[in-house]
Amino acid sequence: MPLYLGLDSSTQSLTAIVIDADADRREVVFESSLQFDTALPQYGTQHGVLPHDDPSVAYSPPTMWTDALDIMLARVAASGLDISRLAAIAGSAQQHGSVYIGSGGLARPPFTLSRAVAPIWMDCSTSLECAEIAAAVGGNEVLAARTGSRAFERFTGPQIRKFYKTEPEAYAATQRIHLVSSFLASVLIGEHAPIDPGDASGMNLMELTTQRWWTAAVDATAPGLAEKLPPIVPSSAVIGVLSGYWQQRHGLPAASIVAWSGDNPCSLVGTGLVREGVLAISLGTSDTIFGLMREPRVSRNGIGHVFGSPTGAYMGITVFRNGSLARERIRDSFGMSWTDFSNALQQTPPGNHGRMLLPWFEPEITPPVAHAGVQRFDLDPEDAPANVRAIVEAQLIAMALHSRWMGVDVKTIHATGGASVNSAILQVMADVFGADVYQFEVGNSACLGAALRAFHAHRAAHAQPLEWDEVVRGLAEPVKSSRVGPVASRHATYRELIARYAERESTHAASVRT
Ligand code: ADP
Ligand code: XUL
Repeated sequence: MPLYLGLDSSTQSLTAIVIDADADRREVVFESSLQFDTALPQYGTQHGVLPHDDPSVAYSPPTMWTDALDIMLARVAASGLDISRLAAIAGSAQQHGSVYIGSGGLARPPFTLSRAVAPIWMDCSTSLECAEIAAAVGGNEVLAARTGSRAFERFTGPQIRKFYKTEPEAYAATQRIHLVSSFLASVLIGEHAPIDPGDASGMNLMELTTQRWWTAAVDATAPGLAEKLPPIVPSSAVIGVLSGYWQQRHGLPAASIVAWSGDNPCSLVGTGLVREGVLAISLGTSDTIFGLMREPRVSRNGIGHVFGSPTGAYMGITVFRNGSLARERIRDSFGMSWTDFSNALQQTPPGNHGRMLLPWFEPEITPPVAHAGVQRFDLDPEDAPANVRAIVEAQLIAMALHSRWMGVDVKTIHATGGASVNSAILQVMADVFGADVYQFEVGNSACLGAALRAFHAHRAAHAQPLEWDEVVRGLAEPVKSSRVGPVASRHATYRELIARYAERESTHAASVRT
């Protein structure tokens, strides 16, 4: 049977999953992960990001990602699998980050970058550029209606505009601007790769319904940008084969390379959300809540986004920056392990006796908070268990509040991401949403989604197409016995708390913003 490789280049790590799959059976036969900070310490990143004096700036080194890819391909080659059966590779990457390529090809490293660093999704230094782009296209409502989102600081268009304004010569020397996903796909095929609609919709540059670059937004972003952008192709497109460089270097076959996509669109597939009505929550570096949408119902209040889905439809998503790293801040400040953290959650009552916090250790995306500032209400900063409960409740209440725009009556949640192994957190999730929460056998749903996309695209390219339900069957299904159910009385407590939280959030988000 053919093997399919999925790769996921996230903020903090690179993961590979190989599945052995045919129409009837699929199985994960290899999984490996490396953390950028520890595997590639020469880059000096912290949680995958370069330290910077300005807290609003977040850059990562693109060569760190390609070095990681090299290490991971070597591991796949040495896995003991019959690697000659490797039929196709697809990838997932953190969204929005951009890589700037100068002259010179991509046949083999080192590549000529016109900018040594890549701004990533944690960067929030482009408020001015957001305002300029929105104004030029007729306002944020117009931008959201066309592209799926109002202007967001981390989105690639505003980031490109800032680069053009601050480093015009380097911008002029840029031949191609890639997303992290299309950059790593380019590296694999040895030439410039296209972008898929799932990731292109995180740029404020693509018209959502036609899946083409929207000229008004492209022109509003930077001069000469149209020539620097890759073409957009469907997520299921086979875009080339693994280049001769990688074949020779690691003894790998000429596997098909499928268009890469963003981690959230890949996670949609990896959590089996190929139909409308169920939402997934990913507790990764960012916390995200998302679900499939048949029609693009764009958020009216400017909170979430509509992205393209790899299945050809759309997805609604709301993104929080203060996710795992904020939970870690609380855990570490009290010298706890994750087990202590879970015990603290279990020792404290739902509703936390009204003690609350707003979890903005870093500037926040949802709601927009430009400057970090944790607010505590009736909460002693030294009370470890109460602070643990306060952060988890705050994060999940914010998710419930800011996913309402998707219009889904949430009865079932598919939980994924690093923190989804923590059942004490999942119990709070079930209680806040009043929904059943399920875990998955494969924790990295973005990586699994990439492997499944490789499977789907390879079958389609060989005139053996499979429906998406068939593709995800068996592997991207929640584990039935992992169900964490809501307790009605606790859900009632949270229904009341949401209103109080919303009030405090709107008062303080506004005050922190100024
Ligand atoms: P990424 O966004 O980089 O893919 P992951 O989904 O791999 O991130 O999640 C990594 C995070 O998972 C870590 O930063 C850590 O905070 C969190 N994590 C790992 N184990 C636990 C646990 N038992 N409880 C809560 N959080 C955890
Ligand atoms: C999505 C977003 C994050 C990144 C990080 O809009 O900003 O979820 O994709 O992985």
